[in-house]
Amino acid sequence: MMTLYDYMVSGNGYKVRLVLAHLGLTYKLVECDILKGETRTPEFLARNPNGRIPTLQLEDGTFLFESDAIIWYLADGTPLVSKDRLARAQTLQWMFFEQYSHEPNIAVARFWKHYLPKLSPLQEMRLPEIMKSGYSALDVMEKHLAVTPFFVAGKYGLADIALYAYTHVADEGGFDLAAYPKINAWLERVASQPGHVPIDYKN
Ligand SMILES: N[C@@H](CCC(=O)N[C@@H](CS)C(=O)NCC(=O)O)C(=O)O
Repeated sequence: MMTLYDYMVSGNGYKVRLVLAHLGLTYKLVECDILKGETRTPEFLARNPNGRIPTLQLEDGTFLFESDAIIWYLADGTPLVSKDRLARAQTLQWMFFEQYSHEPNIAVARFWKHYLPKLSPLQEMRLPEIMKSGYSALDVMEKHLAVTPFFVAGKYGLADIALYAYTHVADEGGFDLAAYPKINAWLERVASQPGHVPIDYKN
């Protein structure tokens, strides 16, 4: 059986749990408290040298890390990933966008504001820029969703899952989604997919 090392409020971890739920795959869940440094112990670093969840141990013992790589591994060959060459590249396009322009701003603002007791002076200084960049990412999404119901080829798939994870909790980072009607409608469409589970879902 696969083992998922995860932290329940993590959006990156949620992507993996959501894909596992959609695919009906069973797995063992090992919760790691990132606030207590449980992903930075020698034991954990032997699983993922980058010291982060989500990390998935496959049935043959191999450890796989980086949420978007894990969900690609799990879902490739299923209806969540297109067989079409261009649609596959477009899925990666939105997943790289998520990891470079979206998650580093929206997830980081959420973590700092919602989960840390107090911001450091450096974090206070960086916050306005992070908020601005987070809103820019939301603007890009809103524009794209004005012409399509889902991110790639008009069909629910991994790009939606990757972007849903932190967009649906962006308010916890202080992002106001009221001015984003297309994003709000898309959030509802994603949440109404068969097999959808909430962020704190445990197998
Ligand atoms: N790019 C990585 C980011 C993973 C990540 O940032 N994980 C955070 C929780 S969301 C973590 O484990 N932090 C603990 C630490 O850095 O010690 C992914 O998509 O999986």
